[in-house]
Amino acid sequence: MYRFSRASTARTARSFRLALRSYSTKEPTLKETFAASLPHKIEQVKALRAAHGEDKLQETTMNMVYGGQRGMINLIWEGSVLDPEEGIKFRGYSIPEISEKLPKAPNSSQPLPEGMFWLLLTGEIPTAAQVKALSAELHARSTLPEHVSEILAHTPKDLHPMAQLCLAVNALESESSFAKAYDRGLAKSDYWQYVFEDSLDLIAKLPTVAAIIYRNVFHDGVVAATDANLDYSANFSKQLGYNSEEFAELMRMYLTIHTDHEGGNVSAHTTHLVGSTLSSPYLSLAAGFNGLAGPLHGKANQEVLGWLLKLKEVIGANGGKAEVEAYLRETLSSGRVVPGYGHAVLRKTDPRYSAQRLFAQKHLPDFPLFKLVSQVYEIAPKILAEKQKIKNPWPNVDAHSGVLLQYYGLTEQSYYTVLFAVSRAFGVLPQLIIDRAYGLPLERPKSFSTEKLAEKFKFKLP
Ligand code: HAX
Repeated sequence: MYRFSRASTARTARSFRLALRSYSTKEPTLKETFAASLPHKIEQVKALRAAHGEDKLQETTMNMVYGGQRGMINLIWEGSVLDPEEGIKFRGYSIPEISEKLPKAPNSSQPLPEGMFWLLLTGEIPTAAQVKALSAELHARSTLPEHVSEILAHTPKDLHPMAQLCLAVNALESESSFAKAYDRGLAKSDYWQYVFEDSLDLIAKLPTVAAIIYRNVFHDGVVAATDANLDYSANFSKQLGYNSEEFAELMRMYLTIHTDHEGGNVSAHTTHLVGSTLSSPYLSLAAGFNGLAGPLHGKANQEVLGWLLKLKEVIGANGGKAEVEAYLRETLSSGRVVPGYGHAVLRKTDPRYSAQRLFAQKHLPDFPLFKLVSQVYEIAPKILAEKQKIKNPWPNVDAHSGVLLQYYGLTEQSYYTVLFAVSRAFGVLPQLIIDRAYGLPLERPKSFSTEKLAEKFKFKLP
C-alpha cells in the first residue's frame, strides 16, 4: 500500500502555491503562447486546404492496405516528422539541436522535458523562465485523487506494471475537466481549452502514479511527496526512490527523447484516434498506453533486457564475437525477432539510440552490460541484413535504454515501459490539444474485404 513518506498534504499544497508564485513570470504562459499562435496556424491550414485540398498525396497500393499501412500518409502530426535516413526532427530540430537549445536545470547538460512539451505544442523554444513556470504549474497540479492510489493498492503485484498504469490513467478520468464541461454543454471552439487543462493535469500526475506502481510492486510502497523545488525529472527520480543527480540527468534525457516519434506509431496514433471520438484525454491516453505495452512497440525495452541477460548467461564471461553471432542466428532461426532492432520507418541507427550511447560513453563506459550492447551493435546489423525481408537492420531506441537503467540500479525490467509511457504523454498530448484546436473530425477510414478488393480489380479469387 502506497503512502506519502512525510509532509502533510496541507503543507505540500502551501509549498506548491509558494513555488507557483516564486516561479511566475511576466512572459507569456504556455496556454497564452499556444492561444496566440492558433489563429495564424488555423489560417495556414485553411489556405493549404483551399489550394490543394483535392490534390493527390500519393497512390495507395493494396500492399499498403494489407501491410499495416506502411508509408501511407494519412495523419496530421505537428510535433515531429520522421525521416528514414535523418531520423526524428521535433518541430524541425534534431536531437542534438534540442539538447543544445532547450532550457536546462542548473548544472545540468540535459534538456528538460517540460521544455520539450512547450516546443511540441507551440513550435517555439521556451525561455528558461517559462519552463520554470511550467514546472511549477505541473507541481501544483500533481495531487492524485484517493481512489487512484486505492485502486493501485488493491492491484495484484504480478499484474504487469503497464496494465496497472492503464488502470490508473483510466481511473483518473474522474478528474477530466473536458468530460465534465462536455456534459454541461461545450462549444466546439472551446474544446481545446479543456483538453489543454486535462493534458497538463495528466502529465503532472503521471510521476506519482508511476512511482506508486514502482514502489508498490518492487519496494516498500512508500513514495516521496512531490518536491516543488525540483524539476519534473528530478522530482520523478526522487519519487522512484533515487537521490542521485546523475540518475536525474538520465531521466531528463530519457523523458525528452522518448516523447514523440511522429503520428503513425501505435501509441501516438491510438491516442489521436480515440481522442477523435471526444473521449477525454484520460481515456485517449490510456488507450495509447495499451498500445505502447506491446512487445513490438514500447515493451521492446523490457524484451531487450531479457534477451541481453540471456545472452550474457549463454556466452559467459569470455564470450566473443562468434558466440554473440551464434546467439543472434539462433534467435532468428527460432522464428523470434531480435528485440531493439528494426523499425517501420527508420533505415539507419535511431538517433535516440545514439543519444543514449553518448550518455553511456560519458557516464558508464566500463559497465559490462554497456560493453555487451556495443558488441551486439557491431555484429547484429550485418546478421540482420542477411535476411532480405528485414528492411532496417539497425538498432532502435529500445536497444539501449534498459542498460542505462540497470547501471543505476533500476533493474526491474518489467517496469521499463512505464518510464517510456510517462515520456510518451509529453508527445501525444500536444497533438490531442492541436486536434481539438483545429476542429479535426471523428476518424473513420474506409475498409474493404478481400472479396471487395478482388471485385475492384476484376480478379477471380482462386
Ligand atoms: N528481428 C527479426 N525479424 C525482424 C526484425 C528483427 N529485429 N525486424 C523486422 N523483422 C522481420 C519482420 O518480423 C517481418 O517478418 P515477416 O515478413 O515474416 O512478418 C520482416 O522482417 C519485415 O519487417 P520490416 O518491414 O523490416 O519491419 P516492420 O515494419 O514490419 O516491423 C518492427 C517493424 C519494429 C515491428 C520490427 O522491426 C520488429 O519486430 N523489431 C523488433 C521489436 C522492436 O524492437 N520493436 C520496437 C520498435 C521501436 C518502437 O516502436 N519502440 O517503441
